[in-house]
Amino acid sequence: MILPLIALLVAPVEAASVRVSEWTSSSSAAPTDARSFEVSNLSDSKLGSAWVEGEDGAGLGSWVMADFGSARTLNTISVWGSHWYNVDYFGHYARPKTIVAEYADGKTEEFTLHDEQKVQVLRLKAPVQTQTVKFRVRAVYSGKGPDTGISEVKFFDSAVEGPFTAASVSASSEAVGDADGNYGGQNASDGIVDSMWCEGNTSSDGTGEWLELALGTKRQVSGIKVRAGAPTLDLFKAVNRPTTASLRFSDGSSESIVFKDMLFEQTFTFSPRTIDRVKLNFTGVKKGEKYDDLCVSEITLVP
Ligand SMILES: [Ca+2]
Ligand SMILES: [Ca+2]
Repeated sequence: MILPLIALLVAPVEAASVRVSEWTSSSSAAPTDARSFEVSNLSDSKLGSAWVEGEDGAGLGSWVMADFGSARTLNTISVWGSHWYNVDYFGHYARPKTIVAEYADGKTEEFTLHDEQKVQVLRLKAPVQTQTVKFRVRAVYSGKGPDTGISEVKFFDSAVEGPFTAASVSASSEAVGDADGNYGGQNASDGIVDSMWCEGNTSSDGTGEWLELALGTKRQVSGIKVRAGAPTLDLFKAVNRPTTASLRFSDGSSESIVFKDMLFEQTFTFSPRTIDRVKLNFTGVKKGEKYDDLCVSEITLVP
């Protein structure tokens, strides 16, 4: 299947993603006809787009800086190093090994990342109140090509307003990964639009398959937002997507939802309830034109 992505995200519990109002960088690689490498790619919620430095060699010392527009209190930072467009791209670009984070007051903190195609969750030693975070690349894991890239960076604070992702996701089955990435259940709630879960039950169209979102703690939930099917128009028509689902909450309550057959995010609201888990059982499926796999790109929960 033509789609980027893997993501084994263990999202910070009770955390909301902090919006970046502006990114700046020491340099960016020149764009090609097909893609740009500008620093704003770090916050488009897509792993298929990345920032790549434009200096000689691996660009040690190069930096990117996020500005939140006002001071926020940060707990954790998630980093998708290298370029996640597909498995080849990931191997081509160097990815950060050591990052030095500098906050608005000039204090710094150093993080060491693992060399694997997984999201890296950087846990700050203590919550930091700051309007900016500057990441300087101190050391890299070499790629086949000379340049260093990062696909996405997400900052989290302890606020609870706004839609949030699950702490973990389990799935009834998962399609086998390929050169474009994997289709694990975690992709269904990782804050990333272009990563998706696809079921792996070869004897069904996906009817009866399920996803269970664990929140990590009890929270009030009054709705869910779903990007059903695959995240691009071509692929959306190629795969199976849900038409109906039943939601079963950890407090014993349940709801039924009916999906519109569309690419974009759809929101379902219901009376608020306090839960730590919700299971989506897909009860109806519309067949795709190419792959007989039911897919879901993203689900977030509305407080
Ligand atoms: Ca991106
Ligand atoms: Ca996703």
